[in-house]
Amino acid sequence: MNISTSQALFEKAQHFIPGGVNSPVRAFRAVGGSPVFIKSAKGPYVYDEDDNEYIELINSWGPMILGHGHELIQKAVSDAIQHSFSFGAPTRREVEIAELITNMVPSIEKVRMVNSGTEATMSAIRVARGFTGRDKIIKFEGCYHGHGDSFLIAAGSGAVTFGTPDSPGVTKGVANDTLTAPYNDLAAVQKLVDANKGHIAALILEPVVGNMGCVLPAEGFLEGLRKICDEEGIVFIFDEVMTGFRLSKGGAQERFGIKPDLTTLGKIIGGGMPVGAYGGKAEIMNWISPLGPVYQAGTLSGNPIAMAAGLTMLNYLNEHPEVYNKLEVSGHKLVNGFTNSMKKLGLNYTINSIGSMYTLFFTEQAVTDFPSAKSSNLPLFGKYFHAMLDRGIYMGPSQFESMFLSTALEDSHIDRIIEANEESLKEVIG
Ligand code: KE4
Repeated sequence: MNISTSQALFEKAQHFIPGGVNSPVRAFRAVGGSPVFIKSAKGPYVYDEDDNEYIELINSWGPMILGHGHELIQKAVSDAIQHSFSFGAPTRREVEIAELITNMVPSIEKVRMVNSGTEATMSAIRVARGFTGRDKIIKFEGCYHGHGDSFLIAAGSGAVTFGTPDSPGVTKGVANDTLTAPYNDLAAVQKLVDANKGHIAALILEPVVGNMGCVLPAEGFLEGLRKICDEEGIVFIFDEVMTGFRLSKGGAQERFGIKPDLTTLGKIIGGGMPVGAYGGKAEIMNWISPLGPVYQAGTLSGNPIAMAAGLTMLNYLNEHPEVYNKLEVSGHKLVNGFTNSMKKLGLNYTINSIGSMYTLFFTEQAVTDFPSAKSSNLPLFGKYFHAMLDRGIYMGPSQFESMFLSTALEDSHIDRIIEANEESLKEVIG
């Protein structure tokens, strides 16, 4: 495949941008080779600067759940930009999207819009600390909650991809207030709680992990965490930046029937524009400025153009529940196809999936936590990634990421992905 224009752009980019990218995972360092530069996208396809066409499995790491260039969202944005871009003042759409979010996500009684998932998670633990008067938080090894200092301890996603799960630049003071436990290990959480009685403000997790690859909560894990948080007065935070509005209209919390105290959101909520949000119990959210003493602010929070995209996206998902049936069917079809191909090839790699999220791990171990995810054969994954890319399938350039399906994928696209997967597995295992 000719990617010479992308290669030239990447060469130039590295003179002006650290690593040539504005987010590390995009640099293909985990899989080798030169990243393709995307020029445009439509429906299930992305097109690179050399006009190569790919079927898309990243979907901007989640936001493009309806596929690229959805006409309703494009129209909403083109209408909105006729009235300028930003006011730094309250607008009608912010009220409308806040009301809609509280209707779609029952545990959210009040919500604050921000500009990224990172801002959402940083703000959520700040208000949890303010509300409880406590300093420490619990997170889980392999979970990623954005690049806020408190979270870059045993972090997943790009942090684990580049071997910096504990990033330099995070002070010892901050790191001391972040306690970590293995995912799916309730006993470890209980031990941390017993050893830090009355000092833990919040426990934050991805209710379904995407950032060590897709990892599901074990039976009773979420319920057990809810019980511990209730007993200890710990604020229970679901980081649904990835799972929100994807695993169901009400996210993972609706799918698993667990109510967190706070929820963080991003990705889909902006319809592809920079939007994050955090919300939950009013008694906690009322601690946020200007109503309460916990400060948080943002010049472009609730930006009218981003709200136009996000509101249109959420309204569509709220009014078209058939979206979720289609995503379930597509997810099952793809995973069944991958499983059948592996049977044919005598392979027994692990596929974790739920709805429209999946990861094919290059390990035969069950993948239930960070150590088991890291048992994957990374060089083999790198070869597989490029074999898929050469066959026109654009997936995440890291073993430690979930893939995302969109409603723009029809059966013919899924059949093509299944075929490319089988050919790629055959190619890389020799
Ligand atoms: P952002 O700051 O990237 O908008 O959101 C951070 C974040 C928070 N919580 C969860 C569960 C997330 O998945 C993310 C961001 N996800 C990664 C993909 N693994 C974004 C891709 C990237 O870092 O370039």
